[in-house]
Amino acid sequence: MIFPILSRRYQNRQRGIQLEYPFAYKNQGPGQLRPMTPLSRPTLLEIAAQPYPLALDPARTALLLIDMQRDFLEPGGFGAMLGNDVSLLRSAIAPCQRLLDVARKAGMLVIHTREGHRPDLSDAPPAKLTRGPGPMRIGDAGPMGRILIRGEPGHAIVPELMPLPDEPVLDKPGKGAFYQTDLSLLLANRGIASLIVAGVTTEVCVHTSVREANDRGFECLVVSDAVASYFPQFHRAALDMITAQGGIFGWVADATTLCAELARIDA
Ligand code: TIU
Repeated sequence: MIFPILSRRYQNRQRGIQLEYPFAYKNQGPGQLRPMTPLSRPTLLEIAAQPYPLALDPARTALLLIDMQRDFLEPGGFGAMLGNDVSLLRSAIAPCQRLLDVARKAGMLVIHTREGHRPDLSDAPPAKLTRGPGPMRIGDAGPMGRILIRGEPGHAIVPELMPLPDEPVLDKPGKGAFYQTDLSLLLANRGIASLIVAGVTTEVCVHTSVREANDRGFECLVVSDAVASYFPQFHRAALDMITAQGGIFGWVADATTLCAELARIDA
Protein backbone atom coordinates (compact mmCIF):
# COMPACT_ATOMS: atom_id res chain seq x y z
CA MET A 1 0.00 0.00 0.00
CA ILE A 2 2.00 3.00 -1.21
CA PHE A 3 -0.67 5.66 -1.57
CA PRO A 4 -0.49 7.22 1.94
CA ILE A 5 3.23 7.79 1.46
CA LEU A 6 2.70 9.23 -2.01
CA SER A 7 -0.08 11.52 -0.90
CA ARG A 8 1.95 12.83 2.06
CA ARG A 9 4.77 13.52 -0.38
CA TYR A 10 2.36 15.27 -2.69
CA GLN A 11 1.03 17.44 0.15
CA ASN A 12 4.56 18.37 1.12
CA ARG A 13 5.32 19.31 -2.44
CA GLN A 14 2.24 21.52 -2.51
CA ARG A 15 3.57 23.28 0.58
CA GLY A 16 7.00 23.67 -1.04
CA ILE A 17 8.66 21.03 1.14
CA GLN A 18 11.08 18.80 -0.73
CA LEU A 19 11.88 15.39 0.68
CA GLU A 20 15.45 14.23 0.38
CA TYR A 21 14.62 10.58 -0.27
CA PRO A 22 11.15 9.91 -1.65
CA PHE A 23 11.02 6.18 -0.91
CA ALA A 24 7.95 4.08 -1.46
CA TYR A 25 7.28 1.42 1.15
CA LYS A 26 5.96 -1.97 0.21
CA ASN A 27 3.57 -3.59 2.65
CA GLN A 28 5.18 -6.92 3.57
CA GLY A 29 2.58 -7.79 6.20
CA PRO A 30 1.65 -6.40 9.62
CA GLY A 31 4.40 -4.16 11.00
CA GLN A 32 6.84 -5.03 8.22
CA LEU A 33 7.25 -2.01 6.03
CA ARG A 34 10.29 -2.38 3.81
CA PRO A 35 11.73 0.51 1.77
CA MET A 36 11.87 -0.14 -1.96
CA THR A 37 14.10 1.59 -4.46
CA PRO A 38 13.57 5.35 -4.55
CA LEU A 39 10.58 6.26 -6.71
CA SER A 40 12.45 9.12 -8.24
CA ARG A 41 15.42 11.36 -7.94
CA PRO A 42 14.51 14.03 -5.41
CA THR A 43 14.66 16.66 -8.16
CA LEU A 44 11.87 19.10 -8.65
CA LEU A 45 12.00 21.13 -11.83
CA GLU A 46 10.87 24.70 -11.63
CA ILE A 47 9.22 25.74 -14.88
CA ALA A 48 8.89 29.43 -15.71
CA ALA A 49 5.19 29.25 -16.54
CA GLN A 50 2.13 31.48 -16.55
CA PRO A 51 0.51 32.55 -14.29
CA TYR A 52 3.36 31.61 -11.93
CA PRO A 53 6.26 29.10 -11.79
CA LEU A 54 5.29 25.44 -11.61
CA ALA A 55 7.26 22.80 -9.68
CA LEU A 56 7.24 19.49 -11.57
CA ASP A 57 8.46 16.12 -10.34
CA PRO A 58 9.53 14.43 -13.60
CA ALA A 59 8.97 10.96 -12.13
CA ARG A 60 5.33 11.85 -11.56
CA THR A 61 4.78 13.77 -14.79
CA ALA A 62 3.53 12.42 -18.13
CA LEU A 63 3.57 13.96 -21.58
CA LEU A 64 0.11 13.77 -23.15
CA LEU A 65 0.06 14.33 -26.90
CA ILE A 66 -3.47 14.96 -28.08
CA ASP A 67 -4.72 13.85 -31.51
CA MET A 68 -1.69 14.67 -33.68
CA GLN A 69 -3.38 12.68 -36.44
CA ARG A 70 -3.36 12.96 -40.19
CA ASP A 71 -7.16 13.45 -40.00
CA PHE A 72 -6.59 16.84 -38.36
CA LEU A 73 -3.26 17.92 -39.86
CA GLU A 74 -3.42 16.78 -43.48
CA PRO A 75 -5.76 17.65 -46.35
CA GLY A 76 -8.68 15.30 -46.98
CA GLY A 77 -9.38 14.34 -43.37
CA PHE A 78 -11.82 15.27 -40.63
CA GLY A 79 -10.42 18.78 -40.08
CA ALA A 80 -10.70 19.62 -43.76
CA MET A 81 -14.17 18.04 -43.91
CA LEU A 82 -15.25 20.59 -41.28
CA GLY A 83 -14.12 23.40 -43.58
CA ASN A 84 -10.79 24.19 -41.93
CA ASP A 85 -7.37 25.21 -43.29
CA VAL A 86 -5.39 22.28 -41.89
CA SER A 87 -2.02 23.91 -42.61
CA LEU A 88 -2.62 26.12 -39.54
CA LEU A 89 -2.00 23.15 -37.25
CA ARG A 90 1.39 22.19 -38.62
CA SER A 91 3.24 24.77 -36.49
CA ALA A 92 2.69 22.45 -33.51
CA ILE A 93 4.60 19.52 -35.05
CA ALA A 94 8.19 20.75 -34.49
CA PRO A 95 7.61 21.81 -30.84
CA CYS A 96 5.88 18.45 -30.21
CA GLN A 97 8.91 16.67 -31.69
CA ARG A 98 11.23 18.57 -29.32
CA LEU A 99 9.00 17.74 -26.35
CA LEU A 100 8.87 14.07 -27.34
CA ASP A 101 12.64 13.96 -27.65
CA VAL A 102 13.37 15.39 -24.18
CA ALA A 103 10.54 13.43 -22.52
CA ARG A 104 11.85 10.16 -23.97
CA LYS A 105 15.43 10.96 -22.93
CA ALA A 106 14.19 11.84 -19.42
CA GLY A 107 12.38 8.48 -19.20
CA MET A 108 8.99 10.11 -18.74
CA LEU A 109 5.70 8.40 -19.49
CA VAL A 110 4.49 9.47 -22.95
CA ILE A 111 0.86 8.90 -23.96
CA HIS A 112 -0.57 9.61 -27.41
CA THR A 113 -4.29 9.99 -28.04
CA ARG A 114 -6.32 9.61 -31.23
CA GLU A 115 -9.89 10.71 -31.80
CA GLY A 116 -11.88 8.25 -33.88
CA HIS A 117 -14.58 5.64 -34.10
CA ARG A 118 -15.20 1.96 -34.68
CA PRO A 119 -15.78 1.06 -38.34
CA ASP A 120 -19.45 0.29 -37.61
CA LEU A 121 -19.80 3.75 -35.98
CA SER A 122 -21.53 2.18 -32.98
CA ASP A 123 -19.51 4.37 -30.58
CA ALA A 124 -20.33 7.62 -32.41
CA PRO A 125 -23.24 9.64 -31.05
CA PRO A 126 -25.83 10.40 -33.76
CA ALA A 127 -25.48 14.11 -32.98
CA LYS A 128 -21.78 13.93 -33.88
CA LEU A 129 -22.43 11.95 -37.05
CA THR A 130 -24.96 14.38 -38.45
CA ARG A 131 -23.05 17.58 -37.60
CA GLY A 132 -20.83 19.45 -40.04
CA PRO A 133 -21.14 22.02 -42.80
CA GLY A 134 -20.30 19.94 -45.88
CA PRO A 135 -21.64 16.89 -47.73
CA MET A 136 -18.99 14.56 -46.21
CA ARG A 137 -19.62 12.83 -42.89
CA ILE A 138 -17.63 10.78 -40.35
CA GLY A 139 -17.25 7.31 -41.88
CA ASP A 140 -17.40 8.50 -45.49
CA ALA A 141 -14.53 7.52 -47.82
CA GLY A 142 -11.93 10.26 -48.36
CA PRO A 143 -8.43 10.39 -49.81
CA MET A 144 -6.97 9.04 -46.51
CA GLY A 145 -9.59 6.34 -46.11
CA ARG A 146 -12.83 6.55 -44.13
CA ILE A 147 -12.94 9.80 -42.17
CA LEU A 148 -12.15 9.54 -38.43
CA ILE A 149 -12.34 5.74 -38.43
CA ARG A 150 -9.87 3.65 -36.44
CA GLY A 151 -7.43 1.72 -38.58
CA GLU A 152 -7.76 4.01 -41.61
CA PRO A 153 -4.67 5.90 -42.87
CA GLY A 154 -6.14 9.27 -41.83
CA HIS A 155 -6.61 8.09 -38.26
CA ALA A 156 -2.87 7.53 -37.79
CA ILE A 157 -0.54 9.83 -35.87
CA VAL A 158 1.53 11.99 -38.26
CA PRO A 159 4.83 10.30 -39.17
CA GLU A 160 6.91 13.04 -37.51
CA LEU A 161 5.51 12.03 -34.10
CA MET A 162 5.27 8.26 -34.55
CA PRO A 163 4.73 6.60 -31.14
CA LEU A 164 7.39 4.16 -29.95
CA PRO A 165 6.23 0.59 -29.29
CA ASP A 166 6.25 1.09 -25.50
CA GLU A 167 4.23 4.33 -25.58
CA PRO A 168 0.51 3.88 -24.94
CA VAL A 169 -1.75 5.04 -27.76
CA LEU A 170 -5.20 5.75 -26.46
CA ASP A 171 -8.24 5.75 -28.74
CA LYS A 172 -10.98 8.09 -27.63
CA PRO A 173 -14.45 8.55 -29.13
CA GLY A 174 -14.89 12.11 -27.87
CA LYS A 175 -12.98 15.32 -27.45
CA GLY A 176 -11.77 14.62 -23.91
CA ALA A 177 -8.92 12.15 -23.31
CA PHE A 178 -10.60 10.77 -20.16
CA TYR A 179 -14.11 10.21 -21.55
CA GLN A 180 -14.69 6.48 -22.19
CA THR A 181 -10.96 5.66 -22.05
CA ASP A 182 -8.65 4.00 -19.51
CA LEU A 183 -6.42 7.08 -19.17
CA SER A 184 -7.15 7.44 -15.42
CA LEU A 185 -5.99 3.87 -14.87
CA LEU A 186 -2.77 4.34 -16.86
CA LEU A 187 -1.91 7.49 -14.92
CA ALA A 188 -2.76 6.00 -11.52
CA ASN A 189 -0.62 2.93 -12.18
CA ARG A 190 2.39 5.17 -12.78
CA GLY A 191 1.68 7.53 -9.87
CA ILE A 192 1.30 10.47 -12.23
CA ALA A 193 0.28 13.78 -10.64
CA SER A 194 1.11 16.29 -13.40
CA LEU A 195 0.54 16.39 -17.14
CA ILE A 196 2.40 18.23 -19.86
CA VAL A 197 -0.22 18.65 -22.56
CA ALA A 198 0.36 19.31 -26.27
CA GLY A 199 -1.47 18.57 -29.51
CA VAL A 200 -4.56 19.75 -31.35
CA THR A 201 -6.78 21.61 -31.29
CA THR A 202 -6.15 24.12 -28.51
CA GLU A 203 -9.75 25.04 -27.79
CA VAL A 204 -11.36 21.67 -28.55
CA CYS A 205 -9.62 18.41 -27.60
CA VAL A 206 -6.74 20.00 -25.68
CA HIS A 207 -9.06 22.21 -23.64
CA THR A 208 -11.58 19.46 -22.97
CA SER A 209 -8.82 17.09 -21.84
CA VAL A 210 -7.21 19.72 -19.61
CA ARG A 211 -10.56 20.53 -18.00
CA GLU A 212 -11.18 16.82 -17.39
CA ALA A 213 -7.68 16.37 -15.97
CA ASN A 214 -7.94 19.43 -13.75
CA ASP A 215 -11.18 18.16 -12.22
CA ARG A 216 -9.46 14.84 -11.52
CA GLY A 217 -6.71 16.60 -9.56
CA PHE A 218 -3.90 16.67 -12.11
CA GLU A 219 -1.70 19.72 -12.51
CA CYS A 220 -1.68 20.56 -16.22
CA LEU A 221 1.01 22.46 -18.06
CA VAL A 222 -0.10 23.33 -21.60
CA VAL A 223 2.70 24.02 -24.05
CA SER A 224 1.73 27.18 -25.90
CA ASP A 225 3.51 26.56 -29.23
CA ALA A 226 3.00 22.76 -29.19
CA VAL A 227 -0.76 23.23 -29.37
CA ALA A 228 -2.54 24.77 -32.35
CA SER A 229 -5.96 25.68 -33.65
CA TYR A 230 -7.67 26.31 -36.98
CA PHE A 231 -8.65 29.64 -35.40
CA PRO A 232 -5.69 31.73 -34.14
CA GLN A 233 -8.01 33.91 -32.06
CA PHE A 234 -9.48 30.82 -30.32
CA HIS A 235 -5.94 29.50 -29.71
CA ARG A 236 -4.95 32.69 -27.92
CA ALA A 237 -8.21 32.89 -25.98
CA ALA A 238 -7.99 29.23 -24.96
CA LEU A 239 -4.49 29.73 -23.54
CA ASP A 240 -5.64 32.87 -21.74
CA MET A 241 -8.57 30.96 -20.25
CA ILE A 242 -6.20 28.39 -18.73
CA THR A 243 -3.99 30.92 -16.97
CA ALA A 244 -6.67 33.47 -15.99
CA GLN A 245 -8.00 33.61 -12.45
CA GLY A 246 -4.70 32.48 -10.98
CA GLY A 247 -4.45 29.43 -13.25
CA ILE A 248 -8.03 28.22 -13.09
CA PHE A 249 -7.27 25.07 -15.15
CA GLY A 250 -3.48 25.00 -15.13
CA TRP A 251 -0.29 26.60 -16.39
CA VAL A 252 1.12 27.60 -19.79
CA ALA A 253 4.78 27.64 -20.90
CA ASP A 254 6.50 27.53 -24.28
CA ALA A 255 8.35 24.48 -25.59
CA THR A 256 11.80 26.12 -25.48
CA THR A 257 11.46 26.99 -21.77
CA LEU A 258 10.09 23.56 -20.90
CA CYS A 259 12.54 21.56 -23.01
CA ALA A 260 15.50 23.40 -21.47
CA GLU A 261 14.35 22.26 -18.01
CA LEU A 262 13.44 18.70 -19.03
CA ALA A 263 16.81 18.30 -20.76
CA ARG A 264 18.48 18.61 -17.34
CA ILE A 265 17.08 15.23 -16.27
CA ASP A 266 19.22 12.10 -16.60
CA ALA A 267 17.03 9.12 -17.37
N1 TIU B 1 -12.64 20.43 -34.83
C1 TIU B 1 -11.65 20.63 -33.97
O1 TIU B 1 -11.15 21.75 -33.81
N2 TIU B 1 -11.15 19.60 -33.23
C2 TIU B 1 -11.64 18.33 -33.14
O2 TIU B 1 -12.70 18.00 -33.67
N3 TIU B 1 -10.90 17.43 -32.47
C3 TIU B 1 -9.73 17.75 -31.77
O3 TIU B 1 -9.52 18.87 -31.38
N4 TIU B 1 -8.85 16.77 -31.63
